[in-house]
Amino acid sequence: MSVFPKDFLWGAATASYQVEGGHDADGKGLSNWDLFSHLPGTTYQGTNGDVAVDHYHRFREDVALMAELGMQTYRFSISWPRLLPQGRGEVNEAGIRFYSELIDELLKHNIKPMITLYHWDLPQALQEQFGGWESREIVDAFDEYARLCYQRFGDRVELWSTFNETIVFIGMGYMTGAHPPRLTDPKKGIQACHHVFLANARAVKSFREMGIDGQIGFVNVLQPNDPISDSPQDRRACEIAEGIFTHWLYDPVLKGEYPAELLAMAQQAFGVPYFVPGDEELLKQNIVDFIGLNYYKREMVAHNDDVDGYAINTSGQKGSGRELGFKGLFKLVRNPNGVYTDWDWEVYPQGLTDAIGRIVKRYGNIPLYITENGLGAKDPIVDGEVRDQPRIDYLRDHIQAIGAAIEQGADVRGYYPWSFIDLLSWLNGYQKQYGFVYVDHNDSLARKKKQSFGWYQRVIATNGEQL
Ligand code: BGP
Repeated sequence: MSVFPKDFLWGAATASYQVEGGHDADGKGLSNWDLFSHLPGTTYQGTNGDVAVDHYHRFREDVALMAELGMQTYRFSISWPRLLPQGRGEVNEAGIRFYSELIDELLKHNIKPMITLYHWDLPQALQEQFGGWESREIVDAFDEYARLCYQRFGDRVELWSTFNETIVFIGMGYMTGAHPPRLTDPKKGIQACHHVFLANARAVKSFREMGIDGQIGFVNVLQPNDPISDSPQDRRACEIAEGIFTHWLYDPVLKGEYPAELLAMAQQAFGVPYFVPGDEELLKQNIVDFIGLNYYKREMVAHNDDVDGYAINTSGQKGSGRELGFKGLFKLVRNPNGVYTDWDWEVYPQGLTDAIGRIVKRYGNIPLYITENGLGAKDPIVDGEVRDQPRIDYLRDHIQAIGAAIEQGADVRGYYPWSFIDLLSWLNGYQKQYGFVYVDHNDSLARKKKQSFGWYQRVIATNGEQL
C-alpha cells in the first residue's frame, strides 16, 4: 500500500517569467526582470524571458500535456505587471483574461490550480516610484494586487501562496546583487524583507476578509544546514546559518514574530528591521494556513574567520547558493563527501526528510506542500529521445524521502516537482533543464515528452507506489 494519502496531490510547478514570454503582449507592463535581463552581464549569455517557452500563447497545448501526464495540480505564478501594468490602478483586462482562461482550461482537465502571487517579477513602475520592496508603500500596493486576484480568480482557485522564496529575491536582490535591483546593502535588504512579511500578512488578512473558499500559504526554500565538523565553532556557525536561512523566514509567517536572538543581532548590527506601531499585531494575527517547501539541496556550514563580507561566494561559481555568509559568524562550504550536480548543488534526499522533521518540531504539524524539487541538468538526446534517467533517479529518491516524512507523521499534502516543462533558469539561461517536457529552441519551441514523462505518469497513476 502506498504511504501517500488517498487525496495526496501530484503536480508540477513553473513561474510566470520563466515560461510565459509575451513580455509586452496585450498591454503587459514592464517588470524588474524584463529590464534586468537586458542589462549587460546579468544573465548567462544575455538570455531573457522575452519569449521564454511562449506558454502565454501555447497554454492550451501545455495543459493538454499536463493532463496526459496525469497532473492533479499545477503551481504557477501570476505576473503582477500583466494585470496591473503600472503596479497599481488601471487593470489590464487582457492579462486577467489570460489567467482566467488558463484556470478554466486546468479545471476542465481536473487539474487544481495553485497560484503564487509573487514569483519575483515586480512591476518596474513600483521600483521606480518608491524603490519597490524597500518602501513600506509596497504593502498597500501588494494588497491591492492580491485583492484583485482573489476577486477575479477566487471563485475557482482554492490553493494560493503569497510569496516564493524570500531568501532568494531579497538575498540576491539586496545582499549579493545578482538579482534586481542589484544592491549590496544588508540594511535595505533586511528592511525590504520586513515589508515582504507585512505584505504577506496583509494579503492573508484580505483573503480571509473576502471570504475566499480556500487556503493561503507562503513558499520558502527548505535548506537544511549541517556543520562541517563537530567542533563547537562549526556547530555554533551552523546554528546561526540555520537561524538566518530558515527561522528568520519561517517564524514571521508561522509564529508572527522574528527569532529573538537574531532580531537583536540584526538590530544591533544594522538598526533594522524597523517596526512601526501595528506591525507586530499584523504579523501575529495573520498566520498562514500552510507552508510550501522548495527543496533542492543541503548546505554545509563552517565557522568563518577568514572570508570577508556577506556576499562571499565560497564556490566561485555564479548561482551556486554559497554566496551568503558573514565574517565572524559562518560560511557555506562544500561537503567533501557529497554528491554534487553539474551546478554544484549537493544531492541529498535524506535532507528532505530531516528538514521536514525540523519544521514539524519547531512549528507543529502544519499542512505542508513540497512546492519545488528537481534536478537541473543538461539532458542528452539519444536517437531523438531526451534521456533524463538522472532526473528520474533524483525524483524517485526524493519522493521516497517525502514518504519517510509522512510515515513519521508529517502532514505533507502534495508534491510539485520543478518543473513541468524546460524553462528559463533565472541566471543560467535555457541550458539548465528541469522539465518532464523538452522544448526545442531550434524548432519553433516544439514540445517533446522526455523519458521522465512516462515515469512520472506511472508514479501519479499508482499514487507513488511504482517509483
Ligand atoms: C528556485 C526558484 C525557481 C527555480 C529553481 C531552480 O529557487 O523558485 O524559480 O528557478 O529555484 O533554480 P535555478 O533555475 O537557478 O536552477
